Amino acid sequence: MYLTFRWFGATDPIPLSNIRQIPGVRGVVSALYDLPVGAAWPRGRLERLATDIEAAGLTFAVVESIPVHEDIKLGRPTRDRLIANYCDSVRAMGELGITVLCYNFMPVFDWMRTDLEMPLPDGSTALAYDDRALSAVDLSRGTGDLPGWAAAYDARALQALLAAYREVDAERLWDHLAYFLERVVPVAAEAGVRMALHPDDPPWPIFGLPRIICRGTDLERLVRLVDSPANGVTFCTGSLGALPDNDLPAMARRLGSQGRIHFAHCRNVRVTGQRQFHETPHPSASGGVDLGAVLRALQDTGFAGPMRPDHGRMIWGERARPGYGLYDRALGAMYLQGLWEGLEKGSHA
Ligand code: DNO
Repeated sequence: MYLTFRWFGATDPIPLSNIRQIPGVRGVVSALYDLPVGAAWPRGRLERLATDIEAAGLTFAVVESIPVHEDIKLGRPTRDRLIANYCDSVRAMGELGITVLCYNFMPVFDWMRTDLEMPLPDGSTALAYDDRALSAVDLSRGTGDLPGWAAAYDARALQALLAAYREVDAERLWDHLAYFLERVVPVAAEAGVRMALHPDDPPWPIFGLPRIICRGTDLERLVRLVDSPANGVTFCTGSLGALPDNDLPAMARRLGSQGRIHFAHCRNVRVTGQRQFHETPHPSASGGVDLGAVLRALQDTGFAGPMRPDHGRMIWGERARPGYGLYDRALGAMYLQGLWEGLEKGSHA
């Protein structure tokens, strides 16, 4: 296991020098955030980012994410050009020795919450999701009613996109994912890059849009789409853990033994009702995810890839990007490596 931390580049209020002081963190997870979705990433830009990270004594370990253009997910004719650009970006990563790419295939929206500041009993706040609150959101006014970070669309562009997706059900979306992977995975394999698809968060359809990477069977289907070690997953315990049916340790064991877990996002959630959950501190006792059992499964299957603490709460008065403050994620990093070390030593006792 290789402990990493997400950093949003030069505009991130958390400096790399702070990340460097979290014991055990060696790698940085980052991306070029200011390029239009669909553009090929210039190698020089990526190299400058890598240089900044290395100057801070850290390594650029993972690109999270190169966003997949909606035309690719919709299967539009423009996708071939966009996929060629995607392949160029993957090659640039490979040339710079950045070996893991986390990406997602969620239509229109990435991760979704309905409350960014749900108070927890200890006085901290956490991100929360409630399907009933989501159904009250009126998208005819664009994305204005959605919590802050969601991709911003004006009302007309959003309606056009939602209309286009009416033709794309879950099976069509699988076809479009296969088309994309059939073209990108061979390039990634050649470039020495491992693709790590992030599961859908939350793991069910929202706003009538299909979401297909939700359960263990979906992850297994994904890795079979293109049977190459370069075609793997980001094992996100918080996303997958929002669905009580998901047996996370069993899923980690199956995919891990196939060598298809290339990145781990670790955090905890508490499911409080039907399609309703909130995030919690990282430790197993704080939520519904048994992180000890997940990490044991990763360890047993020889996981040596990057892992990062995922979303943290806001604690100690910190004001930061939702989910991505310094303090609680740093606590998460300490918890995860303590757990990992304990499991490792325990297994050799
Ligand atoms: C949320 C993140 C996701 C993730 C993308 C990967 O905090 O885990 O936004 O970066 O889904 O493409």
